[in-house]
Amino acid sequence: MSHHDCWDDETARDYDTPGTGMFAPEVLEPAVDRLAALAAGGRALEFAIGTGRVAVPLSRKGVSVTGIELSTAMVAQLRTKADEARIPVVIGDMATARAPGRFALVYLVYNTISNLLTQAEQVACFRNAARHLDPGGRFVIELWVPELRKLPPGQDAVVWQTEPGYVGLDTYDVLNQRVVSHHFRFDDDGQAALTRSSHRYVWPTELDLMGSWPASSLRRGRRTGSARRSLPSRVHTCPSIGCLADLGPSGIRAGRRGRERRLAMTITITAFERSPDGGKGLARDTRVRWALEEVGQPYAVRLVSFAAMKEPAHLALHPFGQIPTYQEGDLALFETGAIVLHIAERHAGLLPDDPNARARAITWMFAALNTVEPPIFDLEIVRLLESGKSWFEARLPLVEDRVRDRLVRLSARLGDADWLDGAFSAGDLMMVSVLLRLKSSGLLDGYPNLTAYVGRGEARPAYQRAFAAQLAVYTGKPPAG
Ligand SMILES: N[C@@H](CCC(=O)N[C@@H](CS)C(=O)NCC(=O)O)C(=O)O
Repeated sequence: MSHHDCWDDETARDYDTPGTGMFAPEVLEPAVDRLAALAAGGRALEFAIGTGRVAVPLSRKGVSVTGIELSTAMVAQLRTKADEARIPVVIGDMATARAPGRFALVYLVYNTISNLLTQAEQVACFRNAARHLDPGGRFVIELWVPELRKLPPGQDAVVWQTEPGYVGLDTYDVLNQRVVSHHFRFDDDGQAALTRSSHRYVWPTELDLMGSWPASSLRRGRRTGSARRSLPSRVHTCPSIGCLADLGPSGIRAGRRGRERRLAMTITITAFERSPDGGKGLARDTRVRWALEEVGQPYAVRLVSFAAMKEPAHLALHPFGQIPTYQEGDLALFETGAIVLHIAERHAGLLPDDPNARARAITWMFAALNTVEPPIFDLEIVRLLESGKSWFEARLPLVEDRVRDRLVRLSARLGDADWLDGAFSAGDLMMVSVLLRLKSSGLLDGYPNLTAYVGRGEARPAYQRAFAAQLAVYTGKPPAG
């Protein structure tokens, strides 16, 4: 999602309006009551938990609430009301981030699904909800009904609210199913401040379809009158719906079986039968697993021995007789850069929507593979294969210096940012994967920001799952959890 920037410190600080607007008791209480009833004593997960407008009162009602949230600024506000022990939050994109455990209820309120600007991302969000739900669990969405019928022919804007000090209008792009909300707020001197937000509007029928797509594992999207009444939108003064998808126990089980069945036919990667790194996750299948985990795509792994990698069957897949390879239907790919880019292009979660930001993220992928990985790889070769050679003592510091030269510049560019260019992207996934190869060398130690950067990558739930899966191949034991 590319809305990271709009939920900044200033927005987060001014977000809460205790007792009024969306925080008014008559707005909040019925919604919280309804959500508590739907959780029915089970755990609840709020996608885009924000400052805890709903989560905090829901947790006060005794419901165990966890959150997923992209904006650290919003979570900082939530933390002034509830600590991590009471309401744990995973920082990440609600379309892909994974919170530990399973939940009776996943909910996504206040029109937030419309912040995902493509259908693919919205579907990924449904799929992510399904992944978190207990059998029989529920996914609740609160969303306004698009006001397209108010759009006069030939015009693309609707003013939906005017009151002293405030004008709100929406501009529609019906071809791309987008709407931009413009909020003009006037101060006492008549000076206006403008804030804007972009949305992908969705009709109830499309939500139902998303809920019924087998890939999302939701058995059937079902809207109910009670959900509609209990979750009125106050974003715009217009009618809204609550879209309630019930997941019957048979539904979710069938869904998971379905996914496993498709898995062998859809995405299969290759990995070492016995990784020479002893399961440290340094073999390059880990980065492909990580990318697949980030976007929530199931995959199968075919293990290959060193001998089999040089056989014609494998060489037909990978001309250089290496791992990993990637097969999806008729498509066979090799080279992790190409594979990760393919995954990122086809599924939401690894590349920003904005074309320039997307191009920059891809640039970082190339930088990781073309500029940073080669000297790191040379260093590995020198250490592994040349330690007994006469030139070893002279060559090692030279190769180390070439690595340091890259690290110095990368560290300077990263500065105190979390990721290389805004939100986490395939560029970071590739860069962290490459830097991880240096972990045991001690060379990263001189660059605390890079060490923290790698740590942030490793802490991502998707990385953890990828790491555990590759380790399980080595140990022969299934991943924990
Ligand atoms: N540039 C390739 C490198 C692939 C590669 O070096 N794979 C290693 C495992 S990490 C391999 O298969 N080594 C065995 C060999 O080359 O025989 C990529 O990124 O996919």
